[in-house]
Amino acid sequence: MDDLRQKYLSAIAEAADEDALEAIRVAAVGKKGEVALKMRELGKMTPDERKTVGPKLNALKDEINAALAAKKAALADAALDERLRGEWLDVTLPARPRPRGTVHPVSQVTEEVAAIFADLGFSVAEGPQIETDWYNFDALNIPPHHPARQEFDTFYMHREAGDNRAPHVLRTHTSPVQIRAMEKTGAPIRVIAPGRVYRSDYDQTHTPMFHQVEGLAIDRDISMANLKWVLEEFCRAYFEVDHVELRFRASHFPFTEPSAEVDLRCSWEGGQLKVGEGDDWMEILGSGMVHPRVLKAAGVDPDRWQGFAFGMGVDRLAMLKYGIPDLRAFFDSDLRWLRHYGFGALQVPTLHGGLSG
Ligand code: 2NM
Repeated sequence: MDDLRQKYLSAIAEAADEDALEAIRVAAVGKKGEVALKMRELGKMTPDERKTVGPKLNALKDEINAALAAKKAALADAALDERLRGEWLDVTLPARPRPRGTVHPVSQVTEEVAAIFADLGFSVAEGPQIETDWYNFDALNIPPHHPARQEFDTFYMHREAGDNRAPHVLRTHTSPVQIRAMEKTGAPIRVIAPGRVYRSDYDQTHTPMFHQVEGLAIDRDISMANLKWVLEEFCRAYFEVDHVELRFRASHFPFTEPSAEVDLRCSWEGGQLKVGEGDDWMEILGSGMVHPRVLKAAGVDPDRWQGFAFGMGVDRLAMLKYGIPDLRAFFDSDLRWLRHYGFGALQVPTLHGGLSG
């Protein structure tokens, strides 16, 4: 028995890893291990011999098991020490120089638009990009079989068969944000809702994700005249010119009545855009008086409140102001392209400090 003890305790002490330890365990105290074989010999002994040898064998088994457990813990400690040595990190090292990015034109323009409308008393509202079809369509007076529901080329979220929850979509416009804003604060309200929107459309002039800013002003007596003035102020500030001229064309949207598309007087000479002069007109946004049914859906009483809303494409606004010819460059993540426009992270657009620095 002493030989067995010597043999296994020293084998355990020298075991290099958990696999070696397991092999020793099987050979020593496993079902067919040496200690078990010795225990089988108890049957051939006299009762007196059994009384002394049996407890000794049990004690040996316990001792080997204890040694195995202790060695296993020691091996785990050593492995952890080794790992910590390998993963050691000197946090006092100077940072590695990384490729320097700049503010993306879409972010720049979103900031500029927000600064202009802040000056006109509009706050910024945000909301989820995955919406229920109620917020994206029904609340905006677009019922289930309205053709606009197809026109929008909506991305519908996948649903398992038998899932009866409300269908979800990637929002096709930021109008749902304004419905949520009206629900939350009621009227009067002045907000803009900038953000990503999604439509299943991809060609030279369309990307499946693009950026919108929508605006909403609701009060007791807001009219199309207020809309026109606000949009003129916006265009003068955004294009950084003293004079602009807008033209309203009758149009149709389900969520506004009446509705108008808005054109801006401009000239395109030698491929260069000039705003406020010339004989061309450029469509820049859609707008109208918010439909009474939309106000009602958002919990605002249309007999007491009225107001205007408008929507425009941020990507297009950026292309026009900064002379960006190809929409798809926006989404290429090309640092050289980004640096070419060079909007600094610390040059925050303000009306007093200059929009585009
Ligand atoms: C447009 C054109 C006209 C619009 C409507 C609303 C809401 F939610 F208040 F009803 N937000 N934006 C709107 C109106 C958007 O985009 C071309």
